[in-house]
Amino acid sequence: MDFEQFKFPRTSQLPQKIAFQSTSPSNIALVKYWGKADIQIPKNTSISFTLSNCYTSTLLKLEAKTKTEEKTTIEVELDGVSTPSFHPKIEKFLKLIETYCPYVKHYHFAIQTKNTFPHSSGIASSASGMSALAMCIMQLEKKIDPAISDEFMLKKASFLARLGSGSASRSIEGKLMLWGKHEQLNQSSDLYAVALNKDIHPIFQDYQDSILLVDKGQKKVSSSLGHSLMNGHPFAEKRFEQAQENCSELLEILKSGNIEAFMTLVESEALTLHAMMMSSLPYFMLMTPNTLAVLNAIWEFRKTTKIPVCFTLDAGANVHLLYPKKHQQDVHNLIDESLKMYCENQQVIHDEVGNGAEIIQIK
Ligand code: 2P0
Repeated sequence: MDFEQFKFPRTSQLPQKIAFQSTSPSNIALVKYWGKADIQIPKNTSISFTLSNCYTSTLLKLEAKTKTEEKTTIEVELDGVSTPSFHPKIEKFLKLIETYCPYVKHYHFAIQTKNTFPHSSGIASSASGMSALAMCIMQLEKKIDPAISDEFMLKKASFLARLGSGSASRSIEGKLMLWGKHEQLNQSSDLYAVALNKDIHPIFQDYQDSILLVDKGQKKVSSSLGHSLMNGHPFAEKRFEQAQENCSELLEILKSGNIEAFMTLVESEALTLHAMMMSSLPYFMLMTPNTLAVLNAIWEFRKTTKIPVCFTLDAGANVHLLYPKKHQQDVHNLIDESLKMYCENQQVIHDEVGNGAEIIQIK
């Protein structure tokens, strides 16, 4: 694998005090990433929709260390409140990216971050958070070396985001992202995600995702534990093969706009992810009775109305409803009348596919 292209040799002429800001969205996998090798190398290819309304906004303030200072200080504020519990993850991330971004060693870090979605809502804030931070760091790299291209900036931002959290690699661009080497796509890589922007059927260009917050509690299974349960899992190898085949099939569906095939594949992927967790040791059940009630209601609604709404799941109890924009009103009515009641505080977040991270110019 070509790690060399991401190394940045120069650490001279560093700005003394500087700040950068970025926003970056969460994403929802259609073909799931579940299982990885060191360091953050996925066991299979995954494909996701980048979201739009659920995003993190991060302001990174950097101050150069003096010559005698060894230790890096890190301050993190979430919604204006100091959050030292984030420090270990940031420290680990900075250590991991040092080989590729040696300039980070020369700075103290103050990070101010906020999410548009409620904290501990079960929406992956690591994807949006780590990708927003990676975009801030790439703005610093561009400041040090203005010659780097925008294309390289996005590629390396995805590479760095991956080291923070695997799924974060898929949040840098939109609207559909593929991460992990896939034989059908020459430019695909285990090291970063690539945008699937060629030959995407118009129906997927404004696809909707309404997130039903069935259970907003803390995650029962951390991502790192979840991924590690795939090591030695009796069905792991078959699952990794299946994911590669599902990516091939989804690439075709994304071109053809075959919604029936889309719904079958996406629901099967979600249930397979949960089946893998139910059949690992230790085993976990992450769906709740309300999750199952929602899934049954969606199937019933689809059968009686023929409206093509399907679901996907993350590693938790919440349900993502995916549907074409032209059915927005019908699906919103379904949610209000029959599904909201299964959500904590009746909470639903309406989102849609989006374009990825953005740089915010600081005035
Ligand atoms: C995904 N998930 O493809 C899958 C489906 C959750 C279910 O990627 O350990 O937070 O940081 O690389 O990216 C969640 O795992 O894991 C995840 P790390 P990450 O979106």
